[in-house]
Amino acid sequence: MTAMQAAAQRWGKRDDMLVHQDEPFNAEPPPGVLAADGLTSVDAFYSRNHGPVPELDPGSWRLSVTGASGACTTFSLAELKQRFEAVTITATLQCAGNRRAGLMAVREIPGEDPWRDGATSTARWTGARLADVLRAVDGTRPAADGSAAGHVAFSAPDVSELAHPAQPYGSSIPLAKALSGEVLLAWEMNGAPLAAAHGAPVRVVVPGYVGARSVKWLQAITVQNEPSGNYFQAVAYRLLPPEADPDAAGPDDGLSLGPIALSSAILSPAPGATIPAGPTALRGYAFAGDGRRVARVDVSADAGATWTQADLGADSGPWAWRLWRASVECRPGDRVLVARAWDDSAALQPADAADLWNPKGYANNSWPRTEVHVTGPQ
Ligand SMILES: Nc1nc2c(c(=O)[nH]1)N[C@H]1C(S)=C(S)[C@@H](COP(=O)(O)O)O[C@H]1N2
Ligand SMILES: [Mo]
Repeated sequence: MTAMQAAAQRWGKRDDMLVHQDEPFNAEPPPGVLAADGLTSVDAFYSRNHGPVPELDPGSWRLSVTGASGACTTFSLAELKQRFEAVTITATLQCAGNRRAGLMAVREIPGEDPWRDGATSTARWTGARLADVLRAVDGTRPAADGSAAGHVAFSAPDVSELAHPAQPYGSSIPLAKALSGEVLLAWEMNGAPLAAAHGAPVRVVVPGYVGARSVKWLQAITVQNEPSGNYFQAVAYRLLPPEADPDAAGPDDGLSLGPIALSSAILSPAPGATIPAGPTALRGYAFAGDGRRVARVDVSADAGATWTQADLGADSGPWAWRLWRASVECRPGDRVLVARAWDDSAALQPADAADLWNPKGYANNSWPRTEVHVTGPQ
């Protein structure tokens, strides 16, 4: 067994995961697996880590919450479950680096992993609403009408050597999002207690935002005026202009990544597949991000010259991707299968990854293109 497979096994993942790094553990499911079900099973769910996975004791775990007033309350897991209504939301997590490989094909991106289209997965998350917890601590007088100013910062115990300087992982979200009701302090994933790799005993789930904001192994929550000063909020997970030097980038350079933009992927056929000529089944996902809905997906078997509308799979609500399927006629030869999605604001994905290239390789939401070899009589 390779070190990569051993790591996958250790963290409860399928043996065939694409492991980008065994330590810190970074892995995505192999092509096609995500198409099996709108809910991703935990053994296939991608795992993105910047430091060693902590294995915390749920019995002695405590969460400290500091409100805007400075009032601080500490909760055990049992207290969280007892005091707050448990809600379940189907939400897609998506890493800002999902589909980075498509940007690397445009121009190299040193020091980052070539994630394919599996740095995203969907689960049913159960936990307390962050809004309820913040109100209980009396930190947040403003009503949840979107006008609330300020930020809610999250901190975790996993120390990342990749940060400058090395530091524990952290992030923040705007107070208005924190009070929206969809942000959860989750202790269950698909009906089972969170696995260690996914943030046990409690993680934040920020639906519609880049995965980086959904802090695992949550330890502390602070309501504050400014966004978190943590490296992963202030420096990393920011969209730099193409000409910027990422090693020279300082706090607040570029755009902070929060709400996710409309994206899609072709999950099947796999890239480079050899398929027989004739009707070909295509499957994939589309995700609109931050509460918008997927409205339409088109596919093409001739590099975008002609298009066919895909059938959308089950609608699992505003926070989840939509799986889709379509059948297209493939003629013999080397072909490029393409997909493109629209959301309910009638926005269409950008066509070309070349326009989106950025030095850290974030937010590639260009049309997915899959090269296949079609066999049959010419
Ligand atoms: N404490 C902590 N939380 C974290 C991270 C981390 O390294 N440490 N990675 C973040 C990133 S970048 C992503 S994409 C998601 C991945 O969640 P998952 O591993 O459960 O799929 O967790 C986020 N939360
Ligand atoms: Mo991420």
